[in-house]
Amino acid sequence: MATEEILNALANAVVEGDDDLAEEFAQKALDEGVDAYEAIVDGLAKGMNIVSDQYEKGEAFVPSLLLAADAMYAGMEILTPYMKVDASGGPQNVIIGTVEGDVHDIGKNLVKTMITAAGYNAIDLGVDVPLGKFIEAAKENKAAAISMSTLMTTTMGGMEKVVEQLQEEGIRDSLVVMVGGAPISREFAESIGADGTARDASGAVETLSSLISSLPADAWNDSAVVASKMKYKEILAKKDTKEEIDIGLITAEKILAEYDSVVPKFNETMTKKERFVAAFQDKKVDRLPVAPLICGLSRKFVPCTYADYSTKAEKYAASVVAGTKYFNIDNFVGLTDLCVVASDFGTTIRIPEEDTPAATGHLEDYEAMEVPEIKEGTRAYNLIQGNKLATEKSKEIDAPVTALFEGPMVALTQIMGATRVLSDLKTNPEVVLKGLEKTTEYCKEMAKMMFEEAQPDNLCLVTLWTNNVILSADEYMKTEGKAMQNIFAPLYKEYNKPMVIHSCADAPHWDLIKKWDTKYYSYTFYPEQVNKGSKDHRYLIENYGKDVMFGGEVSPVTFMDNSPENIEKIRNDTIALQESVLNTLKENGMQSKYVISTGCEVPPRGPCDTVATQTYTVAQKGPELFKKIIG
Ligand code: B12
Repeated sequence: MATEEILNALANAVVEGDDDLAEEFAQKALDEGVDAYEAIVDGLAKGMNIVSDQYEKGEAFVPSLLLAADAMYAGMEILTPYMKVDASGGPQNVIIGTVEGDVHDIGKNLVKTMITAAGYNAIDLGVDVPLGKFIEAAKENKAAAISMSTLMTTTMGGMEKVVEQLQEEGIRDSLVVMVGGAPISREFAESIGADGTARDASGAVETLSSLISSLPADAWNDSAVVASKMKYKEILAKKDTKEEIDIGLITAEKILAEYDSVVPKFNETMTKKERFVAAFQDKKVDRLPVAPLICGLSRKFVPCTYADYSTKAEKYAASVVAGTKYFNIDNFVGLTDLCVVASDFGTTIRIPEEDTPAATGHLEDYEAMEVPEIKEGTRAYNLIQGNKLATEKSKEIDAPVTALFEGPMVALTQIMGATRVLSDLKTNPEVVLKGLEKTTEYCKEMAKMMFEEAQPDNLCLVTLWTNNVILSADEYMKTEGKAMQNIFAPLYKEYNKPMVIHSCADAPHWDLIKKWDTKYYSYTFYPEQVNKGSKDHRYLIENYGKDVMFGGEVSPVTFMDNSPENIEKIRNDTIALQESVLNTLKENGMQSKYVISTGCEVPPRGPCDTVATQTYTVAQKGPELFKKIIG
């Protein structure tokens, strides 16, 4: 076989995600004397690039990428031992990981795959990586680069701390620092002193390679370290060493103190429940409803810790009522975390005070999954009791409560790990479907108990795997989609409740979701096609607004900065969004069926006054805007 043919066969094996073929042709390459490095870069990695391109164009989804990566690794295992070690002592080391507080790993794994495919030695520290570990690993391995990922705005700050520690240690200039993940922009990368970023895994490796190529050969020698320490000493000294303060608590206290003199004066002629129900039916309202997802943040009014909010029914209920009242929102969405089911199935959960809880220790085998009984002591039981209490107490302030928990597919990925479940979907779908049956059984029981015991005004299921990038509509329908259609939609009907969906992401696969007769859809809007983007209120209302009430669009991150300039910006943006929504509703022959919301939880460490700026602005300006535009 000619070299060209072998290289093509290797690329094809990766595109097809075929481990056996990748191994076969890797061996063939060695047998026929093809250089191992060439076989990796011009064969396996080329295949990975093809799939990556298809993914970028929306022609392939995450499971195909993961499968291709598996095939690539299978081929590499055979070829790597035969790679010629160059004079500098072998491939350069790149430390890679998702920063502390964040457990998203799909993107990080793809970046690792591409970095490996480009011939680097990727040292993967995993997810939720303590910041100091990046430094330790870099020193230990005299790394050429550190590649940090984060998908959450709440954890972006950790990247800057790593850069600072590198400066302190005098090794900042010894290596390249790359940062990435959906919320990371070029400006952010520059502002924290990183060297580069990129939108996707192929871009990541391109930038990385070009930056590494300009590192000096003696980057790690002692004199370079001493010089670097001196260089950054001054910069570090100028940095703000502000004491950590609990901005949530301080701003909550300010709102509590001002509440009686501000909120009762708003010109509101409907109760929260009346307004929400009327908007749901597109009837006349005094103003549009407003309901940002201020789940954990509301605990600052109680006050209590996030762990208490998340795991103690009375604290949860107290937070729901206080949040609804003091933020003056029209509907509380009760997101505690997406690990309730996983926790009951035996997965280890980390509940930090400043971030949303995360599932960390996954189960070894799908077979180890046993459907628990919902009884006292389980997280499910606690959440049901919490919503029961919250619903009773919220009646006193005439406000609706929307209980929320994760749908069966999110539950399964939390139990077994998302990357694993998504690749198993391609290679071993039966085990995934069996696991899904178990989480479906549990979620169904939980939903029934919510309807019967807690009786919240609405029950919302989180179905984030419907989002634009992870699964195609077909793939989704073979998994959770089937359960949504055949089990959950009929269950909602049986209890005469509207289907409420929170996607945690964009608003895609709509034709699919419509089939379940969804009545309320909470979504997040990504501008500028970040992560394939999503549609805005104009598109959603025009195309589907009559069938469903949408809520979302406002980025929860806007609420993190409570500088006077940003408070002013929130005020202006809130007015502009209401005007645009009202005009869009009017143009489409409607009047009120939309909720000003975030579609994603406001980070629980944020300030409260930014949120109140939005909700109070809606209460203050909403009636006048409604009259002017709708009449
Ligand atoms: C899947 C997902 C989950 C899964 C994650 C499973 C897993 N093991 O990874 C689960 C269900 C566990 C989850 C949990 C949560 N999630 Co989530 N999740 C998502 C979702 C839908 C997709 C992320 C994803 O995998 N994308 C696909 C991959 C391929 O893309 P990517 O990660 O962006 O990576 C690419 C690029 O960014 C880039 N890249 C990545 N790393 C690097 C590094 C470098 C150096 C470079 C250059 C480039 C680069 O290349 C990659 C490949 O092309 C996003 C929404 C979205 N559309 O992004 C929300 C999202 C990230 N989640 C979000 C939230 C809020 C959460 C939770 C807090 C929810 C909750 N309240 O419990 C928890 C987080 C818990 C924790 N502490 O970590 C928010 C974050 C918002 C914010 N304020 O920051 C998002 C944006 C959704 C939203 N509504 O806005 N989530």
